[in-house]
Amino acid sequence: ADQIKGELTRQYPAKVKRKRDKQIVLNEKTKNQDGSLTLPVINANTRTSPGIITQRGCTYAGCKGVIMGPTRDIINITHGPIGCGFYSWLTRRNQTKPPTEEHDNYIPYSFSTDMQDENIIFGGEKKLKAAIQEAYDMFHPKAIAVFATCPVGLIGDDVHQACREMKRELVDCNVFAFSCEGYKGVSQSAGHHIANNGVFQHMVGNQTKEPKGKFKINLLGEYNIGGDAFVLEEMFEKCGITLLSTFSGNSTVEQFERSHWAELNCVMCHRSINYVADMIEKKYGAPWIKVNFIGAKATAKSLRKIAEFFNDADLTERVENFITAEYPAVLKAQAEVLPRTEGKRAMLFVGGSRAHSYQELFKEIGMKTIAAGYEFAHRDDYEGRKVLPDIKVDADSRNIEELTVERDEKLYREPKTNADLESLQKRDFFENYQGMMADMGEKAMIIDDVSHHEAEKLIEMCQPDIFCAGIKEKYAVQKLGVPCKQLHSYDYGGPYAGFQGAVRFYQDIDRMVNSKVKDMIKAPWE
Ligand code: CFM
Ligand code: HCA
Repeated sequence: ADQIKGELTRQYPAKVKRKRDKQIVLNEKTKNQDGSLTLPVINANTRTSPGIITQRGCTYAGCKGVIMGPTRDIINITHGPIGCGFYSWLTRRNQTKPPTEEHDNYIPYSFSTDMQDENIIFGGEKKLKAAIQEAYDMFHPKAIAVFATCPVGLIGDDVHQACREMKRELVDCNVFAFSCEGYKGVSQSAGHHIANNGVFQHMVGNQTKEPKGKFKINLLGEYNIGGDAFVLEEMFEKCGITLLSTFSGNSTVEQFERSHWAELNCVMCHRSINYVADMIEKKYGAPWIKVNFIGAKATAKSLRKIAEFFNDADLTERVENFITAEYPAVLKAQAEVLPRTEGKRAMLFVGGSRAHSYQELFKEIGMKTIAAGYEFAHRDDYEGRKVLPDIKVDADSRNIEELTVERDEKLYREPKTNADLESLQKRDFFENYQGMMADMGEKAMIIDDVSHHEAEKLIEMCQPDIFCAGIKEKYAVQKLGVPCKQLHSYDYGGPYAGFQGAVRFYQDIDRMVNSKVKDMIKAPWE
């Protein structure tokens, strides 16, 4: 492993090599006397060196595409030249299910101010206000959100002022903006934080009446890729858990506005949404737990954790019945594929969350993850939240606003009796994310912001049976003779969440790692 690591960065200029060496680590864990683990330190959430081909995207993509993209009844206007709006138009295949045809759904549309040279020179605020008015006149939406692209920040258009004016003008429409210029941070991750702040300030808390339902939760950090959120909605319903909102798969404005009534927040993707979880807890009192519905074991464990929080005999019984009913199909599918998948090796380089969560599914069919990394996660997603106090805040992170949140004296509720909370707290029940490293094998290779060059070298040297990444990597990887599974879009398959999703994943991976297609074709040059 040390040799492979050396080979990955051998050709870089000295300065780049020094930087990359801190972002490529071997997972060497030491067990301390008190049973805790000391993990290697990884450098993360820092700028990509110019000239390197990165997997990363921009801050606008993280805000407009990832977090706000899956909500169906907000009109999302991209303020900028047409490219940004066009390339973020439905390219994520955001699935949504309005209850009827009459319900608002703007996901099939792409709205942009289509800035021209003239707007760059003389300013684009007038055009933006006209666009908001035009969108309102055509659709009368509940809300309009504006997203700033790079040039908007450079010329200094005040998108927030424009939105405040239009909100006053339009009365029954919530209008707000995000300063999510592409260059604002080092990756998508900054866009998540900006989106979290905006949703929290402009929507969370707006519904003053308590919604009906028992065992009220929010599901944070689930974006309905491949229809995952649909599976989870059905699962919660069967278990008798009231899902008030999902941030933000298959979501609506109403969901965000009532989310502060939840008694518990369940965080799936820690990277993208931990800010909202913390802010809700401070302002309204509901604590949060880390859950994972990727993998059958993880799903059962997460459901039981929710039941444990509510501590209700009926709920526990329903959860146990649900698990008992779903598990036989999982075991059957595992037994079927295992003889063909066991011992195969996977690599995962995906986003800020899935490179960890999908390792569960591979483990369940006997596959080993030999190398993994995130595109834009922070140290806590690798090493666990215990390193939060040690993370250096650099100029790039300081650039992103940190909201000051105070307790809402009217709406703050103690979620459970203090005695309950204390005993759960002692067992690290809340706010506990251990990160990717704790779950990975000894000496597994962990690479932050992997470059194209490094990925290619890794594949050449290790010949994994499957490589998980995104669309930009897919065909480059497959041309090296290794199947590539997209874990952002599931290659238009899925859903993979929950028990039924796990079964589908086992079968899809079995097909991919055992495909004989490569043996049947000859490259033209051979
Ligand atoms: Fe969270 Fe996501 Fe991901 Fe992410 Fe993303 Fe995504 Fe992803 Mo693509 S919020 S960090 S910014 S789980 S869009 S739904 S698939 S890179 S691993
Ligand atoms: C993004 C979105 C993306 C890209 C996926 C990919 C997604 O980062 O802006 O590279 O295939 O999941 O759609 O992560």
